[in-house]
Amino acid sequence: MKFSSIIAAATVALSIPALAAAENWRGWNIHPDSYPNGVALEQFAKELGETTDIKLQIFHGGVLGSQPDAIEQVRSAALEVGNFNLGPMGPIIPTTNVVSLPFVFNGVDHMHRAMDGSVGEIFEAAMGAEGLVPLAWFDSGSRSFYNNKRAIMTPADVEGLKIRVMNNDLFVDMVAQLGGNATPMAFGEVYQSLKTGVIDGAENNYPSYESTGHFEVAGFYSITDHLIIPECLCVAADTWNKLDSDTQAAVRTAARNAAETQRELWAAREKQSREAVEAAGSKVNEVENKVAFQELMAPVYEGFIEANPDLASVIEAIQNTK
Ligand code: GTR
Repeated sequence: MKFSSIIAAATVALSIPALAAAENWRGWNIHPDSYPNGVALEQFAKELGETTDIKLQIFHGGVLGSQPDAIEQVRSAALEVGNFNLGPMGPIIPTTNVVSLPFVFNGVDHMHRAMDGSVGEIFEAAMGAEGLVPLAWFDSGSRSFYNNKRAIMTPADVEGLKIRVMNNDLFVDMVAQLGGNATPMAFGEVYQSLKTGVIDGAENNYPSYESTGHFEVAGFYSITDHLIIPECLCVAADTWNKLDSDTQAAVRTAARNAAETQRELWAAREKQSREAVEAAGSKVNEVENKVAFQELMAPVYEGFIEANPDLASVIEAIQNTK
């Protein structure tokens, strides 16, 4: 080869842009792949594969560990993605505890208006400072109590019941105010604990009550709607900060699209799950006087504000969201 052709070939080679190395990400999901969140996370991964160089593999069913552990793993970027409920995040990032105050939202729509607006930005900033970037908010409906002893009609019916709660002292306090005994426990341990009588009940939305099979071992579901806790689609901040701005924009778009899908599927799934558990024999009851439950939560709020005076303004911001 002539010297000039060698130079020409080298010039061509140099002018070819370097191919960006594919990034391999792992995502944590506590639910099965068929659950609205699982479907939405798979859609997120697929869109990332099409619009970026990121290859995201979702691990469903909580196989990568419990939720509190997974939150820590994403914070330290040992895992890149997680779909987290803000309930178990409170002990780690105190600002997020505000959404775990019982009855803080007056309905699911109120929660979405707050999280999609300026209140959501407060959480985004607090989480960002602790290593988590929430890209979109998922729906998780409202949580109610279920147990295998009796229908709960009034707070007195909770007395003496051993209730599993998510890992957060606020929930222990919430159940104590109703006269019950709360046990924080990992989601994956609840079925067996209900079956063997370690606990009498737990609390969750219809889809989780159904998908976990808890309805088989705790047949009274009483609609208290005491917690409405949003869930995030989160990326590790360290991972996020290394992305160029075009990729960040594409990841955000994919996350918002996934959240749209999740919320649509959620609405349908809530209805289906309620029908399924009733068809299987669960006794679902309305609670006539939810205010009686709500009023007993005053000490929970007082204790919380005493311990976190700076968060009173966040509670107000939620209450002021019309
Ligand atoms: C579900 C939620 C999960 C997990 C679970 C629990 O509703 O989607 O992330 O928090 O409740 O009770 O542990």
